[in-house]
Amino acid sequence: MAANFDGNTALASDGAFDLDGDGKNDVQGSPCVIEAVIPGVTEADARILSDRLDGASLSIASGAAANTADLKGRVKYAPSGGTANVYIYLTHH
Ligand SMILES: [Ca+2]
Ligand SMILES: [Ca+2]
Repeated sequence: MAANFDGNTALASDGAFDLDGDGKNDVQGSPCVIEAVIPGVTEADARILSDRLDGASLSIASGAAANTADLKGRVKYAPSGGTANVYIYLTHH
């Protein structure tokens, strides 16, 4: 996937990742970002995946409203209508 050269915020659909959860893109300026994209994941499964890979601090709190986007950590997604395309950071250079 193309890297994000200008955005300072991790968006759900591009190659930006906020790996440490401070709200800013941590792969900004990288010429290559490798990510896995899983389309059409249920919101519940996306939350579980983020919990497992990112931990609670980089995931949506249990009990949060439906369609709450998780743009922190290695697993990010922005659910709509109960499903989301999940983007999983693998590496960058
Ligand atoms: Ca960051
Ligand atoms: Ca996450």
